[in-house]
Amino acid sequence: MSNILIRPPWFVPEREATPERVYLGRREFLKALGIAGAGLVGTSRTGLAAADAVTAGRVPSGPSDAQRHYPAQRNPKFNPGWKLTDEEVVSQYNNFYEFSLVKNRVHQMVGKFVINPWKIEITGLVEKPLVIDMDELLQEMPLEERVYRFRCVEAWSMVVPWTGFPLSKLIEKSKPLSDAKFVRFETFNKPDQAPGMKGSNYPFPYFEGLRMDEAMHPLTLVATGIYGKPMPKQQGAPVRLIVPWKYGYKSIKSIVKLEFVAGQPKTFWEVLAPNEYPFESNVNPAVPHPRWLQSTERVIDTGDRIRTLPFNGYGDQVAKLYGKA
Ligand SMILES: Nc1nc2c(c(=O)[nH]1)N[C@H]1C(S)=C(S)[C@@H](COP(=O)(O)O)O[C@H]1N2
Ligand SMILES: [Mo]
Repeated sequence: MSNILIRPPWFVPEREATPERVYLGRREFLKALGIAGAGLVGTSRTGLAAADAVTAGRVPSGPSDAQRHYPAQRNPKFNPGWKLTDEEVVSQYNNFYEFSLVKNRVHQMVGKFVINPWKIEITGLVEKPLVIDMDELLQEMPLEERVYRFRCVEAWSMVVPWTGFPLSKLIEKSKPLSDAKFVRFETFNKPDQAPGMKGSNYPFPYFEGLRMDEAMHPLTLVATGIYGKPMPKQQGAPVRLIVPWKYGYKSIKSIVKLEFVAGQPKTFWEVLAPNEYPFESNVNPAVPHPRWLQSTERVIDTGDRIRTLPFNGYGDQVAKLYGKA
């Protein structure tokens, strides 16, 4: 109930009440009824198709109730006026090995993935071990939208508006002990829902890690949405990490666990190829991957080749973490 009181003023009531597409579908449907009521011949094909999709349950939905948190207000500090990458391209070009190794197939393989209910465990060297329900987290955390550059180690990139909150907020809540120097993150382990996990030789569940100062950095985001909507399953629903100055694999998807540890944890890709995907993995155009250059990147919707920037363009904010201020 308190959610009604904390409802921010920028929400448009219709968008809050129902998912956008359901809302538009209903409006179209009512229009169609209006036409029928007036005795005109024919039906609105759009209207009826949309209404059918609603009743058949084909309209995508996030965790129960999640929809009303979107869109969140864009933080003007992270609204640099860059051209956003095309939303449809972004949602159909994914690395999520739990589902498929083929980027343009991932979005077709997520149908069985259950994202509600969803819990995140916070454990290890903390004063207050916690299990947090996703719905509670959305309620509690101050959601905002931030436009970030995103750079995969495979030399493709995009610019997208994430919705989320600083990871530091979640860390503060769990009160790590002073000997906690790193955070280890883990993804779900559900081979029955994620076809790529079944019989795979990869060391699933996917795991990643950050130094404590990296995790606490104000740019490090826990993302629950993108393009003003709840996170699509193929992009790491219901909750993922975004570390914009590091290669994409550090931005672990569909997180179920955070563990505070004293020593540097191993990471999924580091275990597979330590010389290609080291723990730190800051974007660096001057250091080629052993098998390709990192000096440029391909923008995934336009195909443009652009120069890769040190720390993916976030050097002013993060270089000091690495003694390079
Ligand atoms: N659990 C999990 N998280 C993951 C991956 C993965 O395979 N599994 N792939 C990573 C890689 S290599 C990249 S580039 C990004 C891709 O995110 P996107 O599909 O939203 O662009 O997710 C990262 N997070
Ligand atoms: Mo990646």
